[in-house]
Formats: sequence, structure tokens, C-alpha cells
Amino acid sequence: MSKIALVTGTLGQDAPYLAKLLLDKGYKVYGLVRRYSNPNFSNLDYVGVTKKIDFVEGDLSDESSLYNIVRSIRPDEIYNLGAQSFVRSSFDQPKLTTEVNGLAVLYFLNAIKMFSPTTRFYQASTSEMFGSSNDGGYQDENTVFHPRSPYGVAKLYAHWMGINYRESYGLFVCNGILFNHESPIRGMQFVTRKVAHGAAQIKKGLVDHISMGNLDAVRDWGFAGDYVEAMHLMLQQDKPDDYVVATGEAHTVKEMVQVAFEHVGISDWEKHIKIDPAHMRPAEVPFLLGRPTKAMEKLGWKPKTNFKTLITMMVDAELKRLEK
Ligand code: NAP
Ligand code: F7E
Repeated sequence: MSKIALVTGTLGQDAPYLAKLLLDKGYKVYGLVRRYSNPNFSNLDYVGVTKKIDFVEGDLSDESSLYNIVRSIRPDEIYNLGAQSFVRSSFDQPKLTTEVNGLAVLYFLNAIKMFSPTTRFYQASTSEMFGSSNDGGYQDENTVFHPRSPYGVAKLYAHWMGINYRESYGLFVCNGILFNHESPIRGMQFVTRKVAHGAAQIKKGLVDHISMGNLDAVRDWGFAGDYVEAMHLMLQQDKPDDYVVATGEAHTVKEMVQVAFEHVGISDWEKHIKIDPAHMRPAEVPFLLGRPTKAMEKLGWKPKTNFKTLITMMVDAELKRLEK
């Protein structure tokens, strides 16, 4: 009998890569999609899985829809990837972010407890929960949390609620504390895709500059296709646990811009960047660098794609889209 998985965040970045991995392993995959007048399947199309997924309609802010879905499907595994995931927007929409990123996890955990207690649950936790905290230059599972945005605070609520239901009711809940991960189907607002797209457009003479925020921020950027492997591995272990997933390599936004522009043959990239305070955040997370030793040792996971390969892959994908 093939395993059944329910994935949320179906039309986003990570879910298409995860769905492909699960389908290749023989899973039946259900994808939660909220109600749209015109749904956008382009990310699922990019990965080639649109027709292989069974779509179920529901909304993370609607408790009853999640209860009904868990009760009727009783999945072996749930991967909760859906979220209001843009940190900047969470400052403008803190309540919505709290409901979708925080409370939805409580709804899922209660639904599992009541209707399907053997279901294994993966929660998309995030390095944003570390915020301004780091232990001597990196963050791992032992680092104290100090989130700096409503997004990070809501995710921390979900993270601890998962641990609480694991300890209180014995549910199989894993939190994957993932650092920034990117791909050619990353949302357009996020800095890597914005820069990859901008560099390709400037190269083609379509625009002259990109407006950006804090170029000094440091991030540990990996490839989404590598990171979904870690999500799956977490749910295959004998015991549930929490894991940091990262590359262990940090770069500034400025370095990322430089790699993208140099890849299209533009060395004077500074001329094409305008700093706009609109892209700054009320509280910034200045430095994120993960130490994924536990995931490497216990899950046998390791990242395969390095920083330069990732950024140049994204720029190439943008050039290809523009040529079409
Ligand atoms: P993403 O591209 O923004 O996808 C999130 C998806 O959630 C979107 O498809 C969105 O639907 C859906 N969603 C939002 N609100 C919803 C609601 N009320 N009901 C149902 N679905 C809803 O995010 P991602 O990059 O794939 O990330 C996956 C998960 O990992 C997220 O939870 C994110 O917070 C977390 N995470 C991401 C990173 C990263 O670097 N990518 C790092 C750590 C953690 P629409 O398409 O309609 O907007
Ligand atoms: O910003 C700086 C910005 O929006 C990265 C989400 O997936 O990863 C992501 O959150 C950095 C920040 O990602 C611009 O200030 C400068 O320091 O690409 P981002 P994020 O905020 O790190 C975490 C792990 C998640 O969990 C989130 O869901 O880049 N930056 N200039 C800019 N950022 C943006 N977006 N746009 C700029 O123009």
C-alpha cells in the first residue's frame, strides 16, 4: 500500500519540490489549496507535478476545513508548508500572519489528536525564530530564540505547540528549522529571486536598476530541492525531533548581488542598485548562519548545491524565461 501525504502551501516554492520527491517514492499526494478565482499552478508546472496531485480545498485560517480534511484523508504524513512567509509583510499584517502561521498548527495538531493520532506531522519552522540571537557566530538547535518579526513570533508559537503536543500526547511532530532556501520558483518578493530577475532584466536592457533594502544582511542560502529531502527524512526516523537545516556558509546580500550581476557580465553592479527605505524592516535580522551538524549526523542529510551554483541557476532560469 502506498503511503498518503497531505502537503500545505501547495502552490508555493517548497511544496512542488517535496511533492515530486514524494511522488517519486510512490506516495499518493494531496495538496491543500485555498479557494481562488484563478489559481496559479506555475510552480507545480515548473517541477512537472500538477496533474499528479490530488487537490483538496481548504484554508489554514479555517479550522473546520482542516478538521474535515484530516478526518477524511487520515494521511500517514502531513507536511505543513503553507504560511504567510514574507517577513516584511508580517509587520503590516501581524494578525493574519499569526493566524495562518501560528494558530493553523494548533488546528492541525488537534485534528490529528482527535481523528488520526498515528499521522506524522512536519512543521516548517524557520531560522527567523533565532532573530538577533547567535551562539558565537552561528545558530543551531541549542541557540536561544529571539524572533524579530511577527512572522518569527508566530512561527515560534507553532514550533513550541508542536513540541507541546509531542510531549503531552505522544504525537509524532518534527520541526524543521530551515534557513533561507531558494530556487527558480522562489516568490518574486524574496531577495534572491528579485535580484536574479532584476539582473536578467538589466542585461536585456528592460530596466535600468533594482530598488533594494539592507545590503549588509547576512544569510545562509541553500537550494529548496536539497532541503525538502531533509523534511522527508525527519518523518522517517524512529522518534520525532527538531533539526536545523542549513548549508553552514554565510554571505551578505551584497555578495549575492555581485554574483548575480557578474554572471550576466555586469561588473559595475553598484550603478544598478538604488537603496529605498521602503525595503527596510522595522527590526532586521542581521546575521543568520546555520550549523546543520545534527541533521547531517542523525538524518544523513547534506546540502548538494553551493551558493554560487544556486544564484547562477536562478539567474539562468530568469534569462530563459525572458527569452521565451
Ligand atoms: P511560499 O512560497 O510563500 O509558499 C507558501 C504557500 O502558503 C503559498 O502557496 C500560499 O498560498 C500558502 N498559503 C498562505 N496563506 C494560506 C492560507 N491561509 N491557507 C492556505 N494556504 C496558504 O513559501 P515557501 O518558500 O515554499 O516556504 C514553505 C514553508 O517554509 C513556509 O511555511 C515558510 O514560512 C517556511 N520557511 C521557508 C523558508 C525559505 O527560505 N523558503 C525558510 C524557513 C521556513 P498562495 O500561493 O495563495 O499565496
Ligand atoms: O530577505 C534583505 C532583507 O525577504 C533576506 C523567508 O523565506 O527566509 C526568508 O526570510 C534579506 C533580509 O528573506 C531586500 O532585509 C535587502 O535581511 O529574501 P528575504 P528573509 O526575510 O530572510 C526565512 C528563513 C523565512 O523563514 C522566510 O519565510 O535580504 N534585503 N534588500 C531584502 N529583502 C527583500 N525581500 N527585498 C529587498 O529588496
